[in-house]
Amino acid sequence: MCLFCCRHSNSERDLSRNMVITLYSVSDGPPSLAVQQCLKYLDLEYNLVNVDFGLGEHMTDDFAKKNPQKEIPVLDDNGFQLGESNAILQYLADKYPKDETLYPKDLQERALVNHRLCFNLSTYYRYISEYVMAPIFFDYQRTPLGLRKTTIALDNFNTYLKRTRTKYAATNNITIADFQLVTATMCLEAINFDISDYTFVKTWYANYKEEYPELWKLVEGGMKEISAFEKNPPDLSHMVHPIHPVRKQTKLLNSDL
Ligand SMILES: N[C@@H](CCC(=O)N[C@@H](CS)C(=O)NCC(=O)O)C(=O)O
Repeated sequence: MCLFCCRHSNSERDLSRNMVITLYSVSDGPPSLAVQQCLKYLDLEYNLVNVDFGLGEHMTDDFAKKNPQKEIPVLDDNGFQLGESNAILQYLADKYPKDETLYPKDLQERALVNHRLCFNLSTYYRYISEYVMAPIFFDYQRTPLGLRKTTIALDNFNTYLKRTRTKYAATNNITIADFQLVTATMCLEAINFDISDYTFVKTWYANYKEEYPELWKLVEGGMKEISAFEKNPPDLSHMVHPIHPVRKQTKLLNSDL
């Protein structure tokens, strides 16, 4: 890139920095925590709006104006609203680049990053969240099939890391894909799921924590919340959810105490 372009893009970045970024986020939501890590990595200032999942704040008509899917996170960059955490990560890394490694321009490296993001959405986080998260919040059980899907996803990720022999999920540097894969993996840690059979995943995860302690701190906060909910599931019996069966918790009567 020519010097002019560099200066141009830097000043563009500085100008953009004066604009207001707001992230609607849920404190223990892996996709939200992936975006929070990205904002931190990029040193971007932003307003954090904590959406209360338990109160169903994301299911209101008002929230549907921001995201018709009624899902968190949502980014608002000076009026430009975007849902789907992968799209948010790609947008932030492209719009506010800090280096050339977080979301590489090289086509094949970028393709691998995009692949890992798709893999996380279609398989890795999907199966982990079905197995770990859904039974915590809703009326689902952990089943042998759910466990099998989770171990298949772990095995797939392990194979990718084994093939590339890279320090991070797609390249030897941290990329936006790692933000997602780390938050998905922390769900397993939250329920003390043993990943030691997946040696490449285990090494990648440990290395991430060591090399990016500030990013890990964000993820760890969510993990601790999930871990507490695992032991003491939240009472969402008041919620009318369009998809998930809500657990009917019978209120303890005084006579039961
Ligand atoms: N594909 C979406 C998924 C986001 C997602 O699942 N968010 C959860 C919170 S962690 C949510 O909003 N769920 C809505 C609900 O279950 O009512 C993304 O990556 O942004």
